[in-house]
Amino acid sequence: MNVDKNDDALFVYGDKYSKGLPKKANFALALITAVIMAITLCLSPITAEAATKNSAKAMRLHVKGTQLMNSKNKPIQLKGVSTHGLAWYPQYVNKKAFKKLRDDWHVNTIRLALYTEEYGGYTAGGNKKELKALIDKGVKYTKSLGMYCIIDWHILSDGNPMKHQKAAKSFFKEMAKKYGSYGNVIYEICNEPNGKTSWNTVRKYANNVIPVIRKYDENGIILVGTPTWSQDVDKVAKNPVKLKKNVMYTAHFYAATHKKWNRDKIIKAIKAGTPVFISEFSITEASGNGKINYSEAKKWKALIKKYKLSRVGWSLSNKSEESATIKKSCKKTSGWSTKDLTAWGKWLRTYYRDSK
Ligand code: IDC
Repeated sequence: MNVDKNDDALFVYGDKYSKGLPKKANFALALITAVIMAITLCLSPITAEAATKNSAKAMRLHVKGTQLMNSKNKPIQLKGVSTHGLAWYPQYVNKKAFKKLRDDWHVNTIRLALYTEEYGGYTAGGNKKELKALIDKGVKYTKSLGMYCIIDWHILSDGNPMKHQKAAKSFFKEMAKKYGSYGNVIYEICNEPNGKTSWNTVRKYANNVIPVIRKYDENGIILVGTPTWSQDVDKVAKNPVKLKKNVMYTAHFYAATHKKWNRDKIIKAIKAGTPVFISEFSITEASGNGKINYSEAKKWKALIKKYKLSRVGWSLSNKSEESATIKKSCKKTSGWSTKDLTAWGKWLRTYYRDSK
């Protein structure tokens, strides 16, 4: 299935029916269409769902300057939710869950967090076959729902991505080979470099991994983590990766911990020409717990809007921690109502429903 073609459907409709008509007729047609659309939107809940579906069509993306663009060369801001560790909470990788997130939360991107070293991690004795089967499901469900999917090599306690470079290369080779033609897959090659890992080291790693992906997927978006748990996005501009095409650099924030200082880094990076992608955030503390900071959250929202950034909320799980979006008491793995959501889950849903 060619996703690009689908996405064009709406536009073709507009052009086909307006071409060649006199101006007055054009205006009348537009007016009638607007009235009909307004009436159907009010009367039919299904139409609202269809509208979400259309705006979330997973056509190929590309980067222009610092901005993520859709296939029509228009800026696009992805709205995503990240799974918790795939080994921890595999039950949320199901099509009904993703559909609910798409239609009710207006999410168009699912991030699949494949931890490397933590619990059941890919390089720590985790069941590789099962983990890859979950990724396969995730990619296929998102594809069929017209959503994007981020395959996230979730380094964390292994602060230096070089530690598992060999495994990363063979993993991403396999991913790009399998999914390179899908058009909805985004590769996140290292979640959060940390400890003493410098940008120079991350850059070397990226320069080694990116060509492996490019061999099979020439144009897919690639996300590169930055030092200090993906905060130091301002370090990139002086020395970006070698193969720059469709590469973005990640900035992560947890609003109750990361404040103006971190927003300033992002602004500095963008002004210096670095494409920034927020592949993980929450409005709790960086521990994934602690009190939500709503006033800082508001400031982050303003930054995201101003710079048309994409963002992905952490996490799709019912773990008993503030940054989980589903309440601990809720055992449903799809079809949640708002009362099943945590304070943060409710906030995220409202935020996505109300913004681009
Ligand atoms: C946290 C999870 C928590 C888990 C821990 C593992 O929320 O349940 O026990 O990882 O060490 C990140 C990381 C992300 C963290 C999250 C919250 O990318 O893996 O998840 N966080 O601490 N960066 C900043 C915050």
